[in-house]
Amino acid sequence: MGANFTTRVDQARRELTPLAVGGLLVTHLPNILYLCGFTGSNAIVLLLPDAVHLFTDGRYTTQAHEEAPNTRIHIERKALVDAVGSFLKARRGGMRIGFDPIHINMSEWARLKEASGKRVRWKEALGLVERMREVKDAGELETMREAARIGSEVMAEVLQLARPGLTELELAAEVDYRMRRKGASGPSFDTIVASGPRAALPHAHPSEKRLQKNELVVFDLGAILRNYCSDLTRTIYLGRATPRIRQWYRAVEEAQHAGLAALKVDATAGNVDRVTRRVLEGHRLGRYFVHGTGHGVGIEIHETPRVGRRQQQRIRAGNVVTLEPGIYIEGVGGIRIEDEVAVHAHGTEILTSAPRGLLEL
Ligand SMILES: [Mn+2]
Repeated sequence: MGANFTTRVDQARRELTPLAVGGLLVTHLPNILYLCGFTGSNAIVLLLPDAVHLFTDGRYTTQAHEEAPNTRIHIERKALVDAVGSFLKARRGGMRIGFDPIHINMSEWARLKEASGKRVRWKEALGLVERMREVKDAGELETMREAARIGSEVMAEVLQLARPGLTELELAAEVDYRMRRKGASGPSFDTIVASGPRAALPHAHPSEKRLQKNELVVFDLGAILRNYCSDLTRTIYLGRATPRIRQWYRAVEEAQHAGLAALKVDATAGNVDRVTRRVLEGHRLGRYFVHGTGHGVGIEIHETPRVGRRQQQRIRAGNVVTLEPGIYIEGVGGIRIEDEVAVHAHGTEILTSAPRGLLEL
């Protein structure tokens, strides 16, 4: 990936200054990956003035040295919270360390405080690394374009495979297989293939249900490429759609268009959501739009900024978000159209590219 971890660590240190803390405890694995490149499943990072300390266990000795050569690596036999606590306790002088309570559970927190002793003072630093991750650099954008391209290609392929008689699970398996064949390390989330009334469940799991003639089918998929996720959704109709279905589909398309037009630097995320929602309300479909308009994407499939109601956060250049209005009508089905969009200083770039109009197969 060639990520510039030094730049990120320097930036994190600058962000710590106004908090008046001398260091940062990082327990959330995606944040650890972002700051130093380590992808193991058990790790804590302590960002201190002298070095980035990476604590992990013996399973990851080789991997830690390969992935995070710019860190001081501590291979531990005991629980990492105890190891980090003792390490801090042994350092000279008192210190204030930032931590994010969202990413540590109560039991680990109690042990950490116990092990680090009274000279370490803890201060909440909420979402510090997450806010940095919202602004993608050129290398991240390049990886995300590729991840989105894999998703788009697979989407185009499986839409051609879809036909009555196949089960949702069979199609989901095709999606996952084809993503890996194209170089993805796996799906960004459990692939959704939801047909007929099941398409009314926004987060349906693929089932043994067979696709049938005259029903909607929602495909929601994404690939992980070099640790970055992609995300897109298409909805098709098996057979000739009724005028009502076509009208619903056009309404969702129109809502997504409006959201795209509103998505720009300095717009609030809440406004992008409101614009999308108003279109569906105008079609008297507002009550069927049961989720937010979109979300940030990156190392995690759902990141900030959230594009949802009342989100005051402003869109920044470098943000990558989804726009995914949808309607879900119990007993009938659902329609969702989702694309992934990068925001630049002077315009937006749609990263996903599979056909967007209503496919009637
Ligand atoms: Mn999504």
